Amino acid sequence: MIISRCALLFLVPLCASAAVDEFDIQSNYSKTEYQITMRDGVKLYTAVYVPRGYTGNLPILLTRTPYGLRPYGPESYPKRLGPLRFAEEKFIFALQDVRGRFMSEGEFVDVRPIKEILNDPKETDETTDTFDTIDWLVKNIPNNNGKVGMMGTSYAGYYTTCGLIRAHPALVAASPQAPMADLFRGDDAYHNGAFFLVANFSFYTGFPKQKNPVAAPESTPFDYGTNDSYKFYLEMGPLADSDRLYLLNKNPYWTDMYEHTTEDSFWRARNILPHLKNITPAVLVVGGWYDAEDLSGTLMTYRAIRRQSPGTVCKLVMGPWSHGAWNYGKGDKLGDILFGSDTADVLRETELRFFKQYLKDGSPAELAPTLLFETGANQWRMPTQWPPAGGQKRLYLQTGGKLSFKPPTEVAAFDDYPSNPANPVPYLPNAPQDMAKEYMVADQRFLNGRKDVMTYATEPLSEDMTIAGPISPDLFVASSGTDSDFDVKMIDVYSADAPGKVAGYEELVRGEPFRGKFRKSFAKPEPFVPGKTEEIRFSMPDVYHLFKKGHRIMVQVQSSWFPLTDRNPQTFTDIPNARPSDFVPVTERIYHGVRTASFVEVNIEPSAEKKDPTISR
Ligand code: PG9
Repeated sequence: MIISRCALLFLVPLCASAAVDEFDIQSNYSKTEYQITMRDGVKLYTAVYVPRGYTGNLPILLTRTPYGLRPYGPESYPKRLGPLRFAEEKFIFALQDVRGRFMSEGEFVDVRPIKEILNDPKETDETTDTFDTIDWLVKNIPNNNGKVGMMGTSYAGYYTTCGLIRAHPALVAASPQAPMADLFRGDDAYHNGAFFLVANFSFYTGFPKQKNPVAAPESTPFDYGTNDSYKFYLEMGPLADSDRLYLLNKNPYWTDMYEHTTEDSFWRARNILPHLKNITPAVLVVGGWYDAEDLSGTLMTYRAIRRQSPGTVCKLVMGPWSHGAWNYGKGDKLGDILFGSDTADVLRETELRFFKQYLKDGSPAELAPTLLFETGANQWRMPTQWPPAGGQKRLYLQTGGKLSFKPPTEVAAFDDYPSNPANPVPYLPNAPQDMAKEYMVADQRFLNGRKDVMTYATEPLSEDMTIAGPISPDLFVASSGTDSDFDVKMIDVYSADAPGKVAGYEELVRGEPFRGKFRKSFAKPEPFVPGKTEEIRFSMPDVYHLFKKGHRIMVQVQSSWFPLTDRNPQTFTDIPNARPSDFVPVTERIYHGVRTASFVEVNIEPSAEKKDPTISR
């Protein structure tokens, strides 16, 4: 039996860690389980851990999760409470199953929409459940100091963001970590209209619709029957068939993900960003530059709070981490790329300082506005403004596979390449069944020689150059089909004399797909007219990456990235229900002449900015 790794991960609550903490929870904390009544009468399971033998007043740290809080039972204790070192610092930890999951009553709704207005005193959503929980905790848990903090990663990070909206006055500090913000616009489900196939399939085969999985037998991990994920997903056929064949139409969350292919009312209702106004708690947004699930959500949450709630204290920490990696590892490497230190330690210190400052007396000093790891340079930086202003430049695609800051001079120039959905471009060689997080930094040399990957590269750089902020492709393209993806990747090409494994390495720095039919609107897709020139513009999530002197900047364009994203049949159609005859090989064209110059816009950090304080470890 070939089992999904992802399914196994759900057995570990997100607030806990695979690594065993030295600090013994049971001898230092006592546990009480409560069923807290919400305003509509529904009761939510909440485990509260209080330091033993402490007589003073302590703040409460609340985490809400859909992933369960095993071990259940008053005598069963987890190996860890909160991030490493938090339990030693003494907090009252409150951990809650959200509505409809595990031991909590009520109905679970996947990414439950936030209500704009609450018309009835008994109306609920995740904001009211958070409010009611905090209200009960501060009124009922002995020896609390009346101050509450919230934290959580990923889905629990999203619930932390929910707590910021119409926040309870006792909630004074919150840290959404790798939070989703808009599943259609760049988080787990869709990126620029392309469906994140492997991430969603592996997630939802391990996230069943079960009202109370505690009472039910452990969910059986999905059996792929093969280790070859490329083959598995290629043979899967259209997504509607995958539901019938593999999930037996039993997981409505999976069906919702693939069926809502456009930005419809389902997705608009699930976008939390418009609600982030008048935020009263201090916020510490945390994320990873290499988060393959919710990088976009992290950055959009930060930006939305800064823009829509300018009076809020809102700080940003970004490290060289994959999704939530700071919770369970040292953060010293990803795939072949080494980061030169245990970067997760820096976050632990920072988040502890943040919560101590706002929740406990004798506060440490205010944190800097940002703490960002500059990849490539392997150093922590603290720019006062993110992204730094003023360095917008265009990298133009040129004839002969060149990439240059100078605009093209040729009047008419283009490159053609084939794209065949029967032979899509792999996102990794030998990718595992679950989404391989290492793809975010993977060496792209395995694609050398593929005619369906177009490559453009600069000359070796004459000086160091840091790209800071979003990367925005602007391409003039044409297709012989009626729909096509245009996936753009920015790559750091190491010099041949770089040490060890990375000599000549082609490290992916950022890449995103773009599904062509959404070039004018994500709500109203439009077919291509075969052969007609069209402009495609989009933005990829921020990077903070130093391209070293002697390295080259490379841009690749391709029309599939499999099975990271589902295949575009290249016929304009409802993709989950595409027929085999809709999957057709086409020829794609990228223009790069004077009037149809294709480029990638980047923000180069001015060297003056480099004087910001850094911490090196
Ligand atoms: N990012 C995850 C997720 C949330 C919602 C839907 C699908 C995936 C998570 O790890 O919580």
